[in-house]
Amino acid sequence: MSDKKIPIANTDMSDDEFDIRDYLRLDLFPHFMCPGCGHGIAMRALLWAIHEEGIDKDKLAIVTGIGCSGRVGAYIDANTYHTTHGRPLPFATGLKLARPDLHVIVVTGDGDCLAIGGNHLIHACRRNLDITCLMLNNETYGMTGGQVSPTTSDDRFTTTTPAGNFEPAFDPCSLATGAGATFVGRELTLQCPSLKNLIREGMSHTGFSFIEVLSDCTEIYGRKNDLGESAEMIMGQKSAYRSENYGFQHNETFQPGTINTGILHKDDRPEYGETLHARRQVKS
Ligand SMILES: Cc1ncc(C[n+]2csc(CCOP(=O)(O)OP(=O)(O)O)c2C)c(N)n1
Ligand code: SF4
Ligand SMILES: [Mg+2]
Repeated sequence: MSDKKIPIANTDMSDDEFDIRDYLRLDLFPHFMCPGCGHGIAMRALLWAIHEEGIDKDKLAIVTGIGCSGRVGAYIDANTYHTTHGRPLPFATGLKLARPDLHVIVVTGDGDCLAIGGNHLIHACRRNLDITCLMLNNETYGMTGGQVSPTTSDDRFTTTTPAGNFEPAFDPCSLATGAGATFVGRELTLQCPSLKNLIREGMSHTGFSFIEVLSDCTEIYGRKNDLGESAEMIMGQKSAYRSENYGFQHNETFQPGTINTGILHKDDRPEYGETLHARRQVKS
């Protein structure tokens, strides 16, 4: 890694405190993300969680798809794989089965994971292989100019919904739970420390963990929908402007105007890799 120092707000830190620069490929900076993009906060939370879990970078594999979310992996100083659109989960599956000693983390977007990659998501949930999947949900295809995605809220304007979106959105956490994920959670980029803690919980869980991160595409989706500057957008997460699309009505804790966050589902099922490797030993 280059020793070029990128200034950050708090530089007064002891050795074991988190310094994000220790986990970044600084020679690739400046990064390509737009100012205020929520994906940067998600990346910070992920690296902070990795730091607090004490994971050796040589034992860390970050697998990403295509999209602004997929680009996150490029900046992380670890084993990183930038795969094809919608396919980070199958790549991660092969990797984890071949190298069970690695911590395999998938970073994907709402388009990557739920549209072109939706089929792979449900089967990953069903299998319960020990992978952590971070889905950065900004309700749009940010990288390709802001098209509608499976999580776009009602009435939102995108390049492909010039008269406002009317397709019902997925609730990704209900989808993952229904498909069999054994750990499901959601957090806002507004709550970076809580997001970091949720990611730690997901990484500690043995089995498939799915974490939806509510992120903001400030430059395209935000502008097109008059959602204000990035600071206003992130504060808007508090008022949960997008919650009405999610199927929370079936959830007893549903309250209009709120988004359920934290660990939403957890259960214990045999982990796919352990089962497979045990069976292969019996057969050989
Ligand atoms: C097979 C294929 N189809 C379409 C594309 C074009 N494409 C690139 S990124 C993307 C959508 C990304 O959206 P999302 O996953 O939500 O990521 P974001 O940019 O919002 O983080 C699309 C459709 C592609 N690269 N490959
Ligand atoms: S286009 Fe949107 S998602 Fe992509 S970097 Fe810019 S703000 Fe972030
Ligand atoms: Mg997106």
